[in-house]
Amino acid sequence: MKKLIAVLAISAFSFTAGQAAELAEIDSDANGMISMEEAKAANITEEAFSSADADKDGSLNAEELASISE
Ligand SMILES: [Ca+2]
Ligand SMILES: [Ca+2]
Repeated sequence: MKKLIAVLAISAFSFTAGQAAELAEIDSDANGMISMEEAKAANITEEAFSSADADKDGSLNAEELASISE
C-alpha cells in the first residue's frame, strides 16, 4: 500500500511519465537524484554526467537527466 502511494506521488510530478520512470530506474537509493555512481551503473559516462549537471551540485535531477536522454 505504501508503495502504491509513492507511485501515485511520483506520477503527480510535472515530469513526463517517461522521464520519471527512467530516473526511478537509475536512482538505486531512491533519493530522487542521480549520483555519479548511479549514473555510471546506468552506462552514463563521467563526461556526460558533468555536462548534464547544469547546477554543478554533483547529482542529476530529472530535468538534468532528461538533457542526457535527448
Ligand atoms: Ca540516488
Ligand atoms: Ca545537478
